[in-house]
Amino acid sequence: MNRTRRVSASRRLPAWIGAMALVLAACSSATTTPLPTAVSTAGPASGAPASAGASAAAAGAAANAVTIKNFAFNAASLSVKVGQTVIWTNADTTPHTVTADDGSFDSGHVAVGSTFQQTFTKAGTFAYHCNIHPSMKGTITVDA
Ligand SMILES: [Cu+2]
Repeated sequence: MNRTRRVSASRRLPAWIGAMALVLAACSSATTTPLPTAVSTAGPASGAPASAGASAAAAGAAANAVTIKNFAFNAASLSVKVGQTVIWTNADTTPHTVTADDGSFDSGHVAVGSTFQQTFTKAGTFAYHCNIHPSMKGTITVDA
């Protein structure tokens, strides 16, 4: 008995009405959802402090930054103190490497837009070059 009613009802209703009802249901649930979602954003938001801390750390080391551009290290010569980190940013249009002449560090290929960082724990003068373009040379002087 119920079956007969349902069948006849579904036959009378055009398919688009059912679709419409689904859309409306989706919409109404969608409008309700954002609030809980916004609240649950507190989850990702708790991740924000972490990234903020990371960027703060990056900012602290930003003073010791070398930009790679136009097939050159800029600045080619940089002085830092023991324990400090140098960050190379590849702002060029092709990959490069930051490779110590003495092999003490090697970035491997640094893709365009990527960075490489190296912390210097010993005083001294460290010459480096790009493995792909040997004419690219730089020096990091580490003061005690
Ligand atoms: Cu290069």
